[in-house]
Formats: sequence, structure tokens, C-alpha cells
Amino acid sequence: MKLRIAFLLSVALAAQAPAQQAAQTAPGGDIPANFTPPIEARDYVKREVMIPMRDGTKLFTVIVYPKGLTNAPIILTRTPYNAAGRANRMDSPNILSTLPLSDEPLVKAGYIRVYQDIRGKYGSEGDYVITRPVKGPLNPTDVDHVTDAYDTIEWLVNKDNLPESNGRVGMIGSSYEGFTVVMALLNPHPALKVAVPESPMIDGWMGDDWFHNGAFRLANIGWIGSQTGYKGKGSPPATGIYDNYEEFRRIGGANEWARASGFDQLPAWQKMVKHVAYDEFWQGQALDKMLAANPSNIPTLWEQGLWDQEDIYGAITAWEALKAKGKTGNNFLVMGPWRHSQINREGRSLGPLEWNGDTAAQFREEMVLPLFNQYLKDGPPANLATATIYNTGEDKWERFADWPLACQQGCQAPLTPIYLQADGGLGFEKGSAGGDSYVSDPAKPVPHLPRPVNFGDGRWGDWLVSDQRHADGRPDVMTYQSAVLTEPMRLSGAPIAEIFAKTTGTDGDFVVKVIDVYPDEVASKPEMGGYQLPISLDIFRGRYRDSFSDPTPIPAGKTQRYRFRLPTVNHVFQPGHRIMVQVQSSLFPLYDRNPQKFVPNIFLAKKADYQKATVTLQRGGKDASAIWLPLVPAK
Ligand code: PG9
Repeated sequence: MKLRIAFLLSVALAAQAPAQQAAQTAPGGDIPANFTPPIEARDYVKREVMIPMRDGTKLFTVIVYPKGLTNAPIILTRTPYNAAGRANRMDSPNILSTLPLSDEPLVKAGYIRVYQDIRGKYGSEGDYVITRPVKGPLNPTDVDHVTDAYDTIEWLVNKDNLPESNGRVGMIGSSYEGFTVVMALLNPHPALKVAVPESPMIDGWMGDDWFHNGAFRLANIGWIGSQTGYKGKGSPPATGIYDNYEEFRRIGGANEWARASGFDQLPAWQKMVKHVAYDEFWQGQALDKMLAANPSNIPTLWEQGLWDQEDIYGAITAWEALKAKGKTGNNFLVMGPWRHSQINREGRSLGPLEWNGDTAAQFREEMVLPLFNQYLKDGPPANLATATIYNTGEDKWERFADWPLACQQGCQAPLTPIYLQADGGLGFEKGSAGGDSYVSDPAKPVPHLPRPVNFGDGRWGDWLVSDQRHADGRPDVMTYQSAVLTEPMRLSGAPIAEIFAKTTGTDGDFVVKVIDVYPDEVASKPEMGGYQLPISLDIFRGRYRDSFSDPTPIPAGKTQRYRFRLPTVNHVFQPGHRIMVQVQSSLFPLYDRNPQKFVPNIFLAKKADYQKATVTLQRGGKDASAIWLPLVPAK
């Protein structure tokens, strides 16, 4: 019996041996040298190519199109955010699932979609420079985004390279990708027929990513590390502090944080510290001015989110600059109820606000696609208005033959001042002369969102529509509000803040918010009762009141004028609502704190430089602080 069991056991073991051997002896382990997933089932072709630029540098480019496509136009996006990833929303045999949601109308209409890594990022060769300036004093090389876009288009429309194309190209992209679209317009390739810059970064100092009117945006500081710490994607440094408010409050100027995090090794940060004012470095990169000096004839649709928390300045400013140069017939503006780059996603809501359908899809399908079809496929006229702007108070798109409706000069209507009044009043009469004082303490700056503030906590995208009741009532936030409106009140244009103020310090910031205050009770949406919805807000660094390039100390105790433009609105305040204005001297940690004592470079400020200041806002009389509103008849 024992013998029989031993025999059976040995037979069983021998039978297992080949399988075990295979498992144990595969050379190189479980990962084969080559693995090619089957692609026959795909309904599309995906090619990855290296396109040579004039200096020999090759740029990684992904080309995607439905199988069997011929004579098709090309839509190009040039990105620092990983072309391979942009063109691969998910692994799928279906092109619609493979490409980003925003490409859906293009795919359905039979376009060739191209994503390219800009030089130095991800799969592309060459050196990366953040928003690389054009060739010239700020860029001593022979290449820039103008030449790279040109050379790429030259390659793409060559039938030997892409026989499926009809030789026509459109460009589209948001934010940094919008910046690369605008760059291509400075010397467009003849095959570039139409462009859609979406929330493009146009002027990093004046009002887009890096500063607003001279105040530095700490919220973006981590981005420098993720973009330039590594060739591919990096991440901001781990500081061990969840509450960014606390993290940045513990230090003095932002360079102290850069030293602690190692960012001081990054050339991009070093440049930032060197160019704190609006000097030739920033002026030489301001794309609105470059476009105005060199306006193109390419039909261009500028897209801007009305609550864009990153690039709220660029698109409208560039559109205005071209308009001032007589470019009206082919220069279109669309402003929708969106946060930054929401245009690539769903646009049914923003924070607690809900819209009439998917406004972002409406833009992509009813505005962008017809424009592309017109210029790339000889389709019917797109019938775009000069400006198409969402009315955020009445929840509908509006088409304008000209825009804005009200402005300082040259519009249908002039701006109308609404004055800060005694006892927190706000009205169209100046009211009696006086002042309201508050102590602005850098040790307790006004947060831009209720604490804890973590830039990655998911509130960043919607923060511009956040309820301002968290700030209202703070002793360092001055709140002024109108009587309850009995009629609708319409604002269509860009308000201008004109604040007369004195301070005990020698520098200081002014934040002005125009707010729509909802009625105490909102039957259809109870949680909106009393909501304080910011519709336009911005910051101004006092040292720049006379010159953005040559800052000067504020004379302590002397009233000064601080005048600055706020973001564009197209809003109707409904009866039962009120208009509110809040003024404060910090918006932290989104913006760095002002030491309130003049130092040559705030990035280098020491903790001891930060001091309390008593700020007095003047009302009435000759120094009547006001917000100049783009007020027009409601109907
Ligand atoms: N707002 C981002 C950015 C653009 C350009 C420079 C720096 C940052 C972006 O979303 O791409």
C-alpha cells in the first residue's frame, strides 16, 4: 500500500513539473520585453511621432483620428501637461472615450486631433522655460512658441507626413494651452485658419496667474515646482502643514518659503524674485500688447470664464486690444459662467449656482464647432456675435454687436459711481464726508475661504462664487450695502474701483468685492437665503498706485487714490436683492501679505517687517470712495 501511494505521488508531482518550470524560469520575470495590446478593435488610429523643429529639437506629438478618415482638418493643442495623457482619457477601443470629453464634437465631425508636448516637457526634447518668451531680449535662442507652432503645422500639413489631412489647421487650448495658441498668432503659418484661445495666460503680472495688480498669488507657487522640478509631472513640496493659511502665515516674504522648500534652486522662482514689479521682463511678455503691435487676420474666438480663478484677465484684454486695432469682423469674445478651464468639462453649475443646461457643451457645440467648420471645412457661416456673454443674473446667453455696454469712454453708457456711505450704506449719492477705519493686521490676514484653507481641498475651483458672509462682520472688513432693490439692476462691463484711503503704514493692499446679496429667504433654494455672491473682485497693491514699474512708498497718514479695474460682469441684480461692496486689506493665502511697511522687494521681506496698520476709507466730499459701475437699463 505504502509503495502504491509513493508511486501515485511521484506521478502527480511529475505532471506538475512543466507548469512549475514555466512559472519559475521565465527570463526577465513577469514583465516581457515587449507587450503590444491588440489594436485591431480600435475605431481610430493613434500615432506617436517626433516632429523636428528648425533647431533640430524633436517634439513628441500624438495624432488621433477615426479609421478611414480622409481630407480632414486638423485641430492642434500644444501643452505642458503631457500630450500622451491628454490624448488618453482612458484606454478604450472607442475614440470618443479615448480623447477628452471636450473633443467629442470634433471627433463626431471628423477632425484629426493632435496633442503635442511643448519643448522640454514629457516626451519632447529641448529645454523647458515657463511660458517661454518670444525670441529677443528675453529669449536669446532662435526658437519660441511662435516658431514651434509654425514648424509643427508645416510638418502636419505635409501630405507625406499626414496624408489624411486637408491641409487646414485650427488651434485650441485653455490656460497654458491657450497661451500657446496666442503665441502661434504672432506669426501664423498660412495653414493656420482659425484659433480658439480659452482663458489664455496673457499677462502674468497684471491679472493672470502670477500677480494681480502687483500682489503675488501664493496659490500658484507650488505649480512652479510641479512644472520645473522635473521633466514630467512633479508635485509641490510636502511641508507637513495642511492649512496653507497657517503655513504661509508662519513666514515672512515668499522667498522664505522658497528657501525652506528648495524652490530657491529653481530658475523660474529666481526670475520671479528678481522681477517683482512690472518691469521689462513682464512688459516684454504681455501678449495683449504684442498682439496689438502685430495683429493677425486669423479668425479668433477668445473664451473667458466670468469666475475664472486663475486667468480672468487675459482673454478679454487681448480681445479688447485687437478690437482697438480695428479687428472686429473676425475677433470674437465668449464669456461664460465658468471657473478656470471649466470649458473642457461640464458647465451645468458652479458652486451653488445652477445654469440652464450644460453651458460648456453649448459653447463647444454651438460656437466652437461651427467656427471650425466654417474655416476648416467651408461650412456655413458660424453666425457668432462679436461678443456672446452669459447673463449670470437671468441665466441666459446674450449676443452683443459691441461690448461692453458701459465703460469710461466710447460705450453706449458711461460708468456710474456708487458711493461708500456712512453706517455701511451704499448709494448713488455721495453722502456726508467721513471715514471708516479698521486695523489690518498681517498676523490675522483675511482668508479668501473659511479656514482651514488647503489649496488642494477641492474648493479652489469655485472659490470665486463662495459666500462672503465669512468675511462680512470681521472688524478688518468694511461692508457697505444698498437698500433692497425694487427694480432689476443690470451691470454690463468692467466696474472700476476708486478708493480714497489713508493708512498709518507706508504700503498696503486694497481688495474690493462687488457682491450680489440674496434675499433673506429664497423659496426655490432655501440654502441661498442671504447668500453673498461675489460677482467681481480683485486686489491692488498700494505701492503701485502711481506706476506699476516704479513703486513708491505710501506717505503715511495722507489720503491717496487707488483706482483699478475689476473683472468684467454681465449680471442683473434681481428685485429683492441688494448690492454690497466689501473692502479689506488682505486676501490670504491666495495673495501674499503686504508687510504694510515699504520694503524694496516683498518677496524678501523679513518677519519683523510685517506690521499692523490702521487704514481709513474716505467717504463723501472730495475724496468720495466709489465703485464705478457699468450700469445700463435692465431691459
Ligand atoms: N493657470 C495655469 C497656468 C498657465 C500659465 C502659466 C502658469 C499657470 C494653467 O491652468 O495652465
